[in-house]
Amino acid sequence: MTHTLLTKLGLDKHPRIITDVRGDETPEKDNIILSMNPATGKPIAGVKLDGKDDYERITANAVEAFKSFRKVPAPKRGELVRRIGNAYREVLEELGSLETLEMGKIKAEGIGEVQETIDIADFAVGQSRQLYGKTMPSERPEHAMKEQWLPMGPVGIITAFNFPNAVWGWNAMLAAVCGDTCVWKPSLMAPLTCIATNEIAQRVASEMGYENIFQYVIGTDDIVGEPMIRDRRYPLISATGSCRMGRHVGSVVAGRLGKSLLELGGNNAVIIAEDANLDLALKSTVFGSVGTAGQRCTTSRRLIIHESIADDFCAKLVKAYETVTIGDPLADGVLMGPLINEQSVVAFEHAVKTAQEQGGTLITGGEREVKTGELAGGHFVKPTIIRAPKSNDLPMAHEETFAPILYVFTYKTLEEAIDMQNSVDQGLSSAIFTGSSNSAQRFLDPSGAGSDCGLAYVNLGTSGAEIGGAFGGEKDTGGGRESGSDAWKAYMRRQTCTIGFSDTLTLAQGIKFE
Ligand code: UN1
Repeated sequence: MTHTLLTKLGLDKHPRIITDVRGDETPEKDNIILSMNPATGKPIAGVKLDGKDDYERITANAVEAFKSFRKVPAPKRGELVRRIGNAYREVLEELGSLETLEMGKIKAEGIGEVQETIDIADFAVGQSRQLYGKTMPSERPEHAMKEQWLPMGPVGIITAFNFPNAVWGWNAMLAAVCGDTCVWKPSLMAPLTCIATNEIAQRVASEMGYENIFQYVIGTDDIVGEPMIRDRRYPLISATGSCRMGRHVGSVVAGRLGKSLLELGGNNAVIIAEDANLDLALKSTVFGSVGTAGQRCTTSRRLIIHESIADDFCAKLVKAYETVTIGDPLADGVLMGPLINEQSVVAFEHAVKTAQEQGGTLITGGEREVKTGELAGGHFVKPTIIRAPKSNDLPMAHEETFAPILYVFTYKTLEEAIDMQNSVDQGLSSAIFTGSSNSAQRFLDPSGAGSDCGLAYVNLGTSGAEIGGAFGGEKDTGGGRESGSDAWKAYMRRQTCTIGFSDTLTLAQGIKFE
């Protein structure tokens, strides 16, 4: 299976990939990192790491390629992205399956993620003819003013293991139509998905005569990550990952006055009002909290439910959780795969234990899911629900643990629920289930008194954003916006142009200088 997949994606003879690896090889040996299957705990393949010289060469290539790529007309760059989207359509299933194999999300979600890259490619094609600048009236006679958006330079794209394809896609497809070149630093836990994804994009670019538009650098933080964020040749660093990582990247890039686009942790809550469609709320909450084994930045981590319906709803939720099939993420019917590695299982166990010590009550899950046979070495856990004490005081729920743990809180008034939802440091995604348009509107209050998150859903769960909207969040989530709407502007520099066509000099602000 693995070999066929690698062959179909053209990775079997790839110079960076070693397919005959065994589990007893140490990752650092010969500068090789092992890509592990989290469902079995066994290696899929080895990947040769980049060193300092490779980083230099790749960055120099990106700078050089930018000089000519920026001159390609934007709609022509759109044509490139259109062809890339089509190339992904041809391997949708294979690429989705590779993701599943490497990071453990179920196959439907792996395929869904590649679809997200195809969707943003389609979006970017249209965007390539809409890189609009404004014109504005000049205060001076016989002068014209306009602004134009210009290609910016190589973009450093740092991605996490959990969306190893689409988060790059959001950045790279837009960056390409904007005339930028891309250097991708993927998570060392998902290098194969990066290589497969990037090789397809660059192959298409090469076919059109554009070299080094999409490159990747696979290496450790000290050898390639730190140099990249410190490097002035990257005017923009787009980074996705933990708040801790983002705080570091943000301050280093700001220190050299570069731009960063940060999409960091979330601690997303679902509010369920007493007038909600509870059937809908139940299904959405299960997908939001259990999907991707709780390893989305948009995962529902907190449930804030009206006290009058909390006990009944929790009982139904526990029942639903108990029907979730946990197992081989490639197998049909499985709804939840493994966590990415053993460290994540330890963090899960630590969170469960700490929440209980703080007064939380475990109502389902809370432990490893033990498997036998092929899956014996997999990092499986049971989806977990913990009810907060009556006081709603549960410090553990303020932390983002990348695992399927849902903390349940109760409320009396909507104000209280919204305050609770806003009380965490992160501000990515939020949701309310209600049949009342007033409650929904209060949650979306245009004064800003409602949800303080970058994403706010009504009668939908916290995860599963469409690409058409800008994606990202506030506070410790980092403030960046990727994907749809006007996120493209992050990849270009703005120039205000004032053009005089008068023989008389007129100074702005009416200044006389004679
Ligand atoms: C992430 O987890 O980093 O909204 C991205 C969602 C997906 C993207 C998640 N479209 O859940």
